[in-house]
Amino acid sequence: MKKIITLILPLSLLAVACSSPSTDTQTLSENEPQTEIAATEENTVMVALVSPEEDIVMGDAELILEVKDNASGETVAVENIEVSSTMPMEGEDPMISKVEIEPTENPGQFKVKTNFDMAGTWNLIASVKDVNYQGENEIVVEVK
Ligand SMILES: [Cu+2]
Repeated sequence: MKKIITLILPLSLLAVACSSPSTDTQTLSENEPQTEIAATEENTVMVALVSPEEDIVMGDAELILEVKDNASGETVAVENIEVSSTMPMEGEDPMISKVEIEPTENPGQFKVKTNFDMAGTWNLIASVKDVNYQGENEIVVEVK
């Protein structure tokens, strides 16, 4: 049976006081291979964006994230991950979106549903708290 983890964060000030920044020149920041990350006891894995590979547009989004071993780059089949989705706002509280996570048929890959309510830079903080594997990293998404 598939386990669905829902992380609901306070939806304070969501989109109420947001001005739209012009981000026309920015492109989706790909997750470059993170070969330089040192494997420590506290940080043995990281979470990478697998798809979409094309631009992400404002609104509901469905992402595939994958857990990778920092040392080998191999996919690591942990049971679950945690993800938060926020947009830093200048002079205001950050925007925070609801995140739904479910496993896919591929071990170590997760389907993440969230809502990018505004164009610009969103930060996904992904963390793994497994018995054998731990890690936390940020995935930066430029939403069109
Ligand atoms: Cu915003």
